[in-house]
Parts: sequence; structure tokens; C-alpha cells
Amino acid sequence: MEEAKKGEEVTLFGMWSSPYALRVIWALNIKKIRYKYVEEDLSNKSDLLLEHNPVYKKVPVLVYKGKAVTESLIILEFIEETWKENPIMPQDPYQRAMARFWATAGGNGLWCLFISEGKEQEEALKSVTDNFELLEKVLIGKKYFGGDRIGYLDISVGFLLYVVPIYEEITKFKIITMRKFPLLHAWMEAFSSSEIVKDTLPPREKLFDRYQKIRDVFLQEIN
Ligand SMILES: N[C@@H](CCC(=O)N[C@@H](CS)C(=O)NCC(=O)O)C(=O)O
Repeated sequence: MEEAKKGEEVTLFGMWSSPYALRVIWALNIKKIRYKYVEEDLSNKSDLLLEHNPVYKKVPVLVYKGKAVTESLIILEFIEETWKENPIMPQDPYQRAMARFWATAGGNGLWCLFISEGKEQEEALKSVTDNFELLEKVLIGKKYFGGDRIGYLDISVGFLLYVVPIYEEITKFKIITMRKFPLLHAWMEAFSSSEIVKDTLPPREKLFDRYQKIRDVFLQEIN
């Protein structure tokens, strides 16, 4: 791990189940940057969090040399530009644009699938499946979205690793199977067992309970 120089300490404000905070953790791991982690209670946000992210008041926030950077995808780019070693962004401008596109589009429809029922849920499943068919194509000939190594797009859509299995268990829909999406399936296996990710994923049972509760609340609201 790179030693933080005096006055250059890196601090990450996160929350254990936040997929956005995990993006930042993975990027810092790739760059081998030592950082201090502050766990936020989002029902009682700290004054520091509110001070650092006065607009959205959300985690993650990365503080470097006393300056705060917010929004996970912006933080990833900041990390890439600040620490050049082990690059995560594609060098080719078109590939970089595509990675940025899929970083936000990769999970399209998944949330709707998770918090709906009946016809709406079936439509959401169809749109998620259509989307994953396109995402699957991005992986052709590659182990990771970043090629031989984990990159920005892997990190950005990395929440699929642990969110999809939980959504599948709760909704009883099979979303990413080896038969339907062999490349995405293999990517999930490779990525979750990689040094960068393993030991960082939220505890499955605790996460399952959390998601189950979230879904129950949404369903109560619409019924
Ligand atoms: N677009 C933001 C989303 C961050 C986000 O939604 N964070 C959640 C935790 S997963 C949060 O802090 N929620 C607190 C709130 O909404 O009050 C990012 O990419 O960083």
C-alpha cells in the first residue's frame, strides 16, 4: 500500500451496504492507496459528511488533502487522475466513452424489477434482460470489462456481483444464469474472487435482510 504523505491523508466516508462506496474502495485497492474509512450512520449523518457533501448529503465522499470529492463515478475519475499507476480507464477515447456510458446504463431497470410486482415486474425483467444482452456483448473476448485486468467499468457495474444474487433470491426470478449470460456469469465469478473484491463484499445475510425490508416498504406503498 502506498504510504499517505503528511497532509495528504485520504479519507473515505462510506456506509457498509453502499454499492457506491464500494466502487471507491475497489478503485483505491487497485491503486494500492492507504486510506482512513469513516462509517456513516445515514439516519444521523455526521456534521463532517454534511459539510463535505452539502448538495446531495450522501456517501461516498473522498477527502484528499483536505478537499472533498463526491459522487462515486466522479471520485473514480479523480482517483485515476491523481494516482496514475495501475490505470483503470481505457486509453482509447471511444472505449473510454463506452465505459462511461455503461457505467450508468449497466444496471438499467434492475431497481424497478426489484421493487415492483406483477405486470410491471415482468416488463422490468424484459428490459433488464435486453440490457444485459447488450452488456454481455461488451465482454466478448475479455475476462473483465477492462480486458485482462479490472477497470473502471468493472468497478462501476461491480454491484451486480452481490446485488443480483440477492434480487434473484427475493424475487425468485433468475436474472443472470450461466446459460443465458455465460460471459456475464463468468465475469461475476472472476471478479468476486479477485484480490480487489474478495473480503470487501457486505455480509450476505445482513444485506439480504436489508433488501428484503426495502422491498417490503416499497410494496406496502404501492398496495
Ligand atoms: N449518485 C451517488 C449516489 C450515492 C448514494 O445514493 N448514496 C446513498 C447510500 S447507498 C446515500 O448516501 N444515501 C443517503 C441519503 O439519500 O440520504 C453516487 O454515485 O455516489
